[in-house]
Amino acid sequence: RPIGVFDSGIGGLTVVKEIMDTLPNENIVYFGDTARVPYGSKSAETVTRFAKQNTRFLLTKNVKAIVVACNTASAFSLDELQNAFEIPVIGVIKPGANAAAKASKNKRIGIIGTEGTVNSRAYEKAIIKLLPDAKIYAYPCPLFVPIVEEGWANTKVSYMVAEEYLSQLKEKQIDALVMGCTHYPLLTKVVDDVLEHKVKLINPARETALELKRILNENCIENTIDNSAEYEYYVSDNPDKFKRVGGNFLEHDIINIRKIDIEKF
Ligand code: DGN
Repeated sequence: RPIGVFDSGIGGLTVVKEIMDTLPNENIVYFGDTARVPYGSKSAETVTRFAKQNTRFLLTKNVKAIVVACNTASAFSLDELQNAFEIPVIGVIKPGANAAAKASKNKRIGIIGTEGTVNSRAYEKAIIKLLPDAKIYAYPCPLFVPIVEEGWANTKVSYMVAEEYLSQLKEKQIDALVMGCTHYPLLTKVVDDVLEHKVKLINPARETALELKRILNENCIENTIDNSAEYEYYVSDNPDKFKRVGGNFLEHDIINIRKIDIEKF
């Protein structure tokens, strides 16, 4: 049985890439909600309705676990999904928060993400549970998403925008920063340069893949037999852009992609 992964669009492929590296024998079914992206600026209620539909679609593919590969949907909807569905549902927030709490020595931690993720304070709450006296500084960086989707991750534009967004954060003496949006791992070099290589950058996608491995193992549903894994991709709108831009996220070509009507689920 495959692993089901969903995101508001293309960004969750950064999580898929880490799952492919960490669990190379697992089949993956990915759903990118390209018709309804972005989630980052929508209400919790709307995002949760979408997240439930996405999960119901993935269940028709007989998945054995769901990864909510979207920071906004993890922040808003994870608890409801875990209550509503019987298979393991894993989000990106807790694994990212755990890694940040472990990485920080001075307990001054930064978070960047969409407006939805930052306003939900989900990372903050998860970190404070582990480090009650931590100082958390969270900033939304919404323009990073279209910049990455445009393929401009390592251009002058991304440096200019990052300088602007991170200028206040630079004064906070943080020693760890959560890259709390699916698109941001593609901006790792830019953020690292702008922060003058002084801050540990936490990639929740990587941490989530490790958590998934742990949970599959714990439930005795990890596939350890080498069976050359298969990957299927579904989107809710035109697959062309997903195919073109998604290659940058996955670092290999996307084949096997179909459009579905998500409102039916
Ligand atoms: N996937 C979203 C996230 O990680 O928050 C970013 C894209 C969006 O919906 N704005």
